Amino acid sequence: TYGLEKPQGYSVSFHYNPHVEYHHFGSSHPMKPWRLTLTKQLVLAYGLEYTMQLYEPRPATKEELALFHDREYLDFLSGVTPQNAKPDDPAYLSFGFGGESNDCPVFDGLWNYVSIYSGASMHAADNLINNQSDIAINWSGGLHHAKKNLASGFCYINDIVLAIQHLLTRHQRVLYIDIDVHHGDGVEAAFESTDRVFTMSFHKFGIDRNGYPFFPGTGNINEMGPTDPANRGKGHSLNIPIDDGIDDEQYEWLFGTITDQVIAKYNPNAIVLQSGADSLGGDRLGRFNLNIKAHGSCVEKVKSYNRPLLLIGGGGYTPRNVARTWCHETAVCVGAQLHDDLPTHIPYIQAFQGAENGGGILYPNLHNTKRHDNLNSREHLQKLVEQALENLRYLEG
Ligand code: ZL4
Ligand code: CA
Ligand code: ZN
Repeated sequence: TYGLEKPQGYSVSFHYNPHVEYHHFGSSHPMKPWRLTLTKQLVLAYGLEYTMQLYEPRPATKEELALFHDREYLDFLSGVTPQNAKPDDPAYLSFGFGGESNDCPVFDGLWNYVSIYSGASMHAADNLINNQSDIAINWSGGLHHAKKNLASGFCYINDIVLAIQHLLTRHQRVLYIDIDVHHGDGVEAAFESTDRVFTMSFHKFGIDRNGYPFFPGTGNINEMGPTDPANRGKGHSLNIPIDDGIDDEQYEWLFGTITDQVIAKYNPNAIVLQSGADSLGGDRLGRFNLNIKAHGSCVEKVKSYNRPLLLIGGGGYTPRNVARTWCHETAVCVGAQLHDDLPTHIPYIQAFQGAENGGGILYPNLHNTKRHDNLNSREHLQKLVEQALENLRYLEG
């Protein structure tokens, strides 16, 4: 094996069905399932497969998906094809398809695709429940915008909700943490009436100069779940709105300070971390300036809490950086350090050469791409943390 040092005593499982790779949202759509091929190639090239249990989970069944989603929605989703789709059908529009957006296209094999990534998240949760692993990884999941009867923002089935529901059969309190650059609105909404799930999301929030809110437009600091005091879910969501260009040091401080307090106050029995890679610098859709190791430090931090951990993917629209990040984070889970030089014999090696400069091939300096000025002042972030800690006082009852 290449680059492995001092494995630690964590049992890690990797849940991956390679058939997910062969699906296409359409040319020029930013969501590219082949980023998972790149990720897998890197993981294998570094020999990380020898440090984990590998599983190839079966696709989820419609029955399993119906544990969260509406039947009518699933019947539509399982039946629709590019050939039979009727873009002016009211059902089509009401389930989140079509319109001018095309965020959620109907493509060949759509039902197969959603069943595969959902099956992997449910299988990963199952492994945690049965104590077969301490950390279970599914990089093909993390589709946090899907609602029970609605496709939204490239997400059709909410595998995270299904996995958390499964964890709740064994664990009293589950903490959901979301570091995708977008707000984890679908997961927050799904658990708004329970105190057994605490959801927190860090994300870009704000209006651009053309007057459009950054997708999905929700997740300001004052949004803490339902406001009705009779609702058990009141106060069980925390949102951290961030502006363009946040850097490594600021993000690590924000994440560490707030998450430590959530752990102390909520004391979860299991944690689900959505590790969307669109919060990296140089992402096609994102606005932050994070480097791979700063992103990975969030995984390291969460691992250090020593609770059963489900680690899932999400966004990430510059495929070579998605692969680098998720390979690095897989290594973090198993306790391995990787050399900055890639093993040279890997297929797709060209994908990792060029474009970025300063730093190595696995860990290029993404901050150098400097696509977004940092609009987050120290004072503003300080206030944000104060407000977040104030929000958490609700948990003291
Ligand atoms: C595209 O080039 O902000 C979809 C989407 C398809 C192909 C050609 C069609 C051209 C960027 C995005 C029409 C594109 C219209 N194609 C895009 C309000 C919007 C309406 C749609 O990481 N237009 C909607 C969703 C976000 C909006 C982000 C993040 C998912 C996740 C978890 C979802 N939607 C404005 C945009 C393209 C496209 C190019 C696009 N869509 C960028 N941002 C959005 O959180 C996985
Ligand atoms: Ca987020
Ligand atoms: Zn995203």
